[in-house]
Amino acid sequence: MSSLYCKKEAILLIAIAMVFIFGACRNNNSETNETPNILFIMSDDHAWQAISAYDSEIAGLAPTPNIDRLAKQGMRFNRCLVTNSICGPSRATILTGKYGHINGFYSNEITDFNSEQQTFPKLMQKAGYQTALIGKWHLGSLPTGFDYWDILPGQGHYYNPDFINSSGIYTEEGYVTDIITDKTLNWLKNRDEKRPFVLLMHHKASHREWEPALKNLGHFKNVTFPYPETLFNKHENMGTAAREADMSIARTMRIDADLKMWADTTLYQYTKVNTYDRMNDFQRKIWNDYYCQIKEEFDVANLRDDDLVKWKFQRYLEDYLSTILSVDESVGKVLDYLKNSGLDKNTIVIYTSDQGFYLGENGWFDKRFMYEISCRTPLLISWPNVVKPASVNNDIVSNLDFAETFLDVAGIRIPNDMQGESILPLLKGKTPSYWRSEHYYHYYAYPDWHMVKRHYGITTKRYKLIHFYYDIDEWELYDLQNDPLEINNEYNNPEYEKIKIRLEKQLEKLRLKFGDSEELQKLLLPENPDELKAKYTY
Ligand code: SGN
Ligand code: CA
Repeated sequence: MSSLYCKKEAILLIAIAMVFIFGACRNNNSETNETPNILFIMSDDHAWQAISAYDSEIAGLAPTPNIDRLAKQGMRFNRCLVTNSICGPSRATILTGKYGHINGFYSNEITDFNSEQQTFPKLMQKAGYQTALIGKWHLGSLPTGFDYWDILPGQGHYYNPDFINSSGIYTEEGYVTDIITDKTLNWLKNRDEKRPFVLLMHHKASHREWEPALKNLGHFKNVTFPYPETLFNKHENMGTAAREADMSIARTMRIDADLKMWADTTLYQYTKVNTYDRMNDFQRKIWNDYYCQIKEEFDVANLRDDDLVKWKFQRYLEDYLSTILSVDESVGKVLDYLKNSGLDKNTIVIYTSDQGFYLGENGWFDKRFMYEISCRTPLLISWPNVVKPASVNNDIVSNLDFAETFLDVAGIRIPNDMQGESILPLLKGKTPSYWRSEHYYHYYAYPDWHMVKRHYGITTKRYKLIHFYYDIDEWELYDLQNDPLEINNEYNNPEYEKIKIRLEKQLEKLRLKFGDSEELQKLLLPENPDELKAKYTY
C-alpha cells in the first residue's frame, strides 16, 4: 500500500469522523399508519426547463402531460439542487445520503462505487421492504441491496439495448425507454403483494446523443423553439472556467454524431458502433428515411456562423425533446397502472433527474457547472392524502436528502452519518425552523469530457459563491435576484464586498460541516491530467 494511499485513507477517515460529530439528530416524522410504497422515477439529463409543470416556454411547445400529473396531484419543488452535477456522483449521493468525498464516488469512471457501504435500499430491505432497480445505473460495480435488479451496462444504448441482471448480460429488441417501462410494469404485476416496495425506475433518456423512439421521429419538425437569451453569450462577464468549457452548441456539438447528419455510406465511426450497428434493417430504414432527408436539405442550405448555430439548436431540441416524449409516456403508463390497481392510494411517487441540463443557455449543452441550469434538478412528488395537490415548495432541497426522506417515509431510523435531511415535513406543508438556507456543491471531473474546471461553492436563496481551482484559482459571485441568468460575476465589485466576506465564512463552515477540505480535495486530484486531457479533447 503506497504512503499516498495511507494518507488518503487517513484524511477520509478524519472527514467521516467529523461528519459524524457534526451530524444532527435525525427526525423521524412518520405518522402514517400504513407503510407506503415508494416509486422513484429518475431520468438522465432531463432539464427542468423541459418539463411543462415548470412553466417553461420550451416545454410549453413540448408538453409533458403525464409528468405534470405528479405536480397536479402533489408538490413541485422549485429549488432542488444536486451536490455535484454529473451522473454517477449524483446517483451515489442519492443512494447513500452522502457527498462524493465521503461515499468515494466523486467523479464518473474514476473508481467503481463501493457497493459494500450503507445505502437506503439496503436499510429498507433489512426493514422488510421489497427493493427493485430497473434501468440506468452507471456506477461501475453491480447493485447491492436490491431483491431484483435489471440494469443497462454503463451509459446503455437507445436501440435494442443490452441489459445485465444477476444471470448475466443479454440483449432486448426495441427502444430503451419502452423496455424499461415494460420491465417496471412486469415487476409491479409480479411482486410480493404482502410486502411494501421501493422501486427505482431509471431511464437512460434524455442523455446524449438524444436518440428518439423511431415512432417519434419528426414529432417537432414544424415547431420553432424559442432561442435562449444567452445563446450567443461569450461569457465575458463570467470567468475563465465558462470561457474554456468545451460544451458549446457552436463548437462542440457534433453535426454528425449528435445531430445524426451522416449519410449511411459515410457513417460516423463512433455513432456507427453505438447506434447504427445495433438497429435491425427495418429500424435502420426508418432512421435513414428521416435523417437523410434532413441532411440533404442541410447540405443545400450551406449555413454559416449564427445561422448554423440556430439550426443546430433547433435540431438538438427536436431530438432531445423527442426522447422525452417516451419518458412522459412511460410515466403515464406507470401512473395508470398504480391507479387501476388501487396502489396509488398508498404509493409515494417521485420524479427527478440525475441533474439539470443546458438547452442552449450560455450557448451550451451538458451540465457540470454549479450554475442554476445544471445544478438545479426537477423534483415532483405525489402522495395522496399527505401531499396537498398542486402545492409548490421554494425551499432549498437537495439530492442529498432523498435517502433520508425515503427512510423517514418508511418509518426507518435515519443513520446519523447521512448528511442530508428528510423532506417529509416539507411534503406535509411545513418548513421546519432548522431547514437549510444554503447548499454546498463540489465538482471534480476535470480534465474530463467538456473540460469544466474543478469547483466548489455555496448557494443561498439569493447568492452564489464559487471557487474554481486546480489549474486556475478564480472566484465567482452571482446575485440571483439581480442577475437570474448568472452572467455577471460580481466577485470584484466593491458593492458586494460585505456579501462576499459573509459568503466566504459560510462556505468554510459548510466545508467543515460536510467534512470537505483543501487537503482532501488535493488528494482527489488526477494523477494523469495530460492523458485525460488528450482523451477528452475532440
Ligand atoms: C458521455 C457524453 C458526454 C457526457 C458524459 C457524462 N458524450 O460521455 O457528453 O457529459 O457522457 O454524462 S457522448 O458522446 O458519449 O454522448 S453522464 O450523464 O453520464 O454523467
Ligand atoms: Ca446524467
